[in-house]
Amino acid sequence: MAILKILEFPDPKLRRKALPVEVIDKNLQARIDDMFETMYAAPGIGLAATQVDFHKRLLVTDVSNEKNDPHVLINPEILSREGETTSKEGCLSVPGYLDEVTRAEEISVSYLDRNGANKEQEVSGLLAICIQHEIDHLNGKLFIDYLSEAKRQKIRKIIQKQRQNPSPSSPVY
Ligand code: GNR
Ligand code: NI
Repeated sequence: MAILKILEFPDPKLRRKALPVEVIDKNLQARIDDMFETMYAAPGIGLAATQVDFHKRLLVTDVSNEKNDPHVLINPEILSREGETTSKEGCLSVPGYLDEVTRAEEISVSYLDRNGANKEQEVSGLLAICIQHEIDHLNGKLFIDYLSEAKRQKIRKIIQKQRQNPSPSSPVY
């Protein structure tokens, strides 16, 4: 088990498009365990492989308060979207910044679970928001891409300042 380094905006590696997972083996399972450890330690409610410089289509989430509801989605695909919801989002790769994003309220998603079994699920609420946020990461997209260029410029400056004078921990939610 290991806590992995999380890439931060504006690292160009966050813009890579992740490739499908071809084999689910011990190696990948160890990577999944490390991603959970990294997400829980951060703390965060989701983590995409891209954020830890692993460019495969893989994400983990746990949106429960008790941190006892882990989900692994391998090669996730959004099959359908319904409704709209706007909420304040944060991102471990954009530390210290929150802003409103509008996304689908309910999605149907297919994926492979950690054992390679095919799953299909209807998801709503925070889990649906989180899964959409993570799939964006796998496509090289960040939540701040939905904001204006002026805001992104400001965020770049905030993050640079933070790097010069980091606080002990900057929770994102
Ligand atoms: O920890 C996180 N919180 C969060 C809050 C609202 C919407 C999305 C998220 S995901 C984020 C962790 C993260 O950066 N995942 O990529
Ligand atoms: Ni994120």
